[in-house]
Amino acid sequence: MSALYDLWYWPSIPGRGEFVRLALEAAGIIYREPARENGVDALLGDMENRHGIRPYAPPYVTNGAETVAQVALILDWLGRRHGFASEDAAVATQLMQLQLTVTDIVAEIHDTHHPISTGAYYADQKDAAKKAALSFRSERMPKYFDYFEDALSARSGPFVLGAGWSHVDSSLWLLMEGLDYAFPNRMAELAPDYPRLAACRHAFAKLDNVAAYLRSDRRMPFNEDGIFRHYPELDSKGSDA
Ligand SMILES: N[C@@H](CCC(=O)N[C@@H](CS)C(=O)NCC(=O)O)C(=O)O
Repeated sequence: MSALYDLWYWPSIPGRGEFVRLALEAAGIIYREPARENGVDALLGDMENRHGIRPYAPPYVTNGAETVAQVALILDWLGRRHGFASEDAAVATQLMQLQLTVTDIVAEIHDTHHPISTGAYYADQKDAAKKAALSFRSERMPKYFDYFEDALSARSGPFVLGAGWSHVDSSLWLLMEGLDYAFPNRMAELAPDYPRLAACRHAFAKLDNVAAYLRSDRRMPFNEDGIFRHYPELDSKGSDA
């Protein structure tokens, strides 16, 4: 079967592209990744050839007729076409609201290691990173987790919409995995207080397509060039500096 979509993203990191890749895999959608097949220059060339209303930054997805960027919008667009959003417009909007909140926490996670400038090296902003990570671990993680736990309580679980997964569940799964990788000490302390997030995570990983993807070599491990980075000096329990 031929691919329905091209997913364009940096080939050497899971990064934000993984939120899209994971949903495509969970839904069993056939897609290609030209930059993983042909190298980063393919991505740079494709970006350069686009003009006018175009993606500002990867990831973006195209089906030939349409090109969509911004993780939350891509997931909403794909979800409505392939049954992992909601046919009820009001519910689809609620999912988008939750997905945009994932976008917010992802930006804050990025800022724990790059609080001053995305363009500067981590080594050159380490002191500010320590302050940003302390505030993220002590204040922001529990606030976001409370919020998502509450969203999961709206229905009977294990997913936000109940028995069937949506793009919010795939993103919550990746978020929790990434935080486990980046902040293992803080996560060991916090995660037990959030049984609904744990149940959602557990149920999502057990979906057949997801389990197969996680065993495959298409799944890239987290690394210190992506969004979720493990720097031991940025992780400790609670409000310990
Ligand atoms: N809000 C966008 C952020 C996209 C983004 O920041 N992409 C990163 C890689 S994860 C990038 O390539 N940024 C280049 C830039 O901002 O110049 C989304 O959620 O898709």
